[in-house]
Amino acid sequence: MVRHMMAKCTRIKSRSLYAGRCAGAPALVWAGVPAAAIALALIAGSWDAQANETKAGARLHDRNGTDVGTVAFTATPNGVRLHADLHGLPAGTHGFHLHAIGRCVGDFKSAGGHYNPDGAAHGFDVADGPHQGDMPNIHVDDTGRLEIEVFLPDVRLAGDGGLVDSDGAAVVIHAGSDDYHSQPSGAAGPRIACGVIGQEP
Ligand SMILES: [Cu+2]
Ligand SMILES: [Zn+2]
Repeated sequence: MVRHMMAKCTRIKSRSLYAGRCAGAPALVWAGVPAAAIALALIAGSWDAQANETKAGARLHDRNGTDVGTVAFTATPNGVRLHADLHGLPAGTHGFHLHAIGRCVGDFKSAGGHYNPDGAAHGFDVADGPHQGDMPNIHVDDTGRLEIEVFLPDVRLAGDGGLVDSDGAAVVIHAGSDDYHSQPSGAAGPRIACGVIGQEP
């Protein structure tokens, strides 16, 4: 049930509904919401169900809640294509992963481990790797801005083992670089930015 409600959290745009339903008191919240807002939320939900087939997105924030950009996902015949447009990041090399749980609070450990539906080991340099959520490090210069695209041939957005499942998924940026071999997550250090993957941002 908790997982079910968390999934809904990722699908509703309105912040008040988001907070209320995540807090575990849906009946109370819904009672105080105008009918028009409920209708809008329901429409948004159905749009999202369609959107998840081919598109998804995440708006990332740092630990202060400051926006650091967006990541868009597009399903293609050959897996998923990712387009990140980021800003306000510290200069340097940072681990950049898809994590298994769509929840970004506190130190972002809430996002769980790397997205890994196949039970692989972490790291592109490891024989049994990589996780489906492993991606190349990002290299940020003094501007703090970065725009990149990544092909993820083995990732699917929807369906069995898909990225946007019942407990969602998240994009996470780390303080340090992924060494591509240390278990379970490349020794990339603290999580400095996180975004829940849901509707297009
Ligand atoms: Cu990570
Ligand atoms: Zn990994």
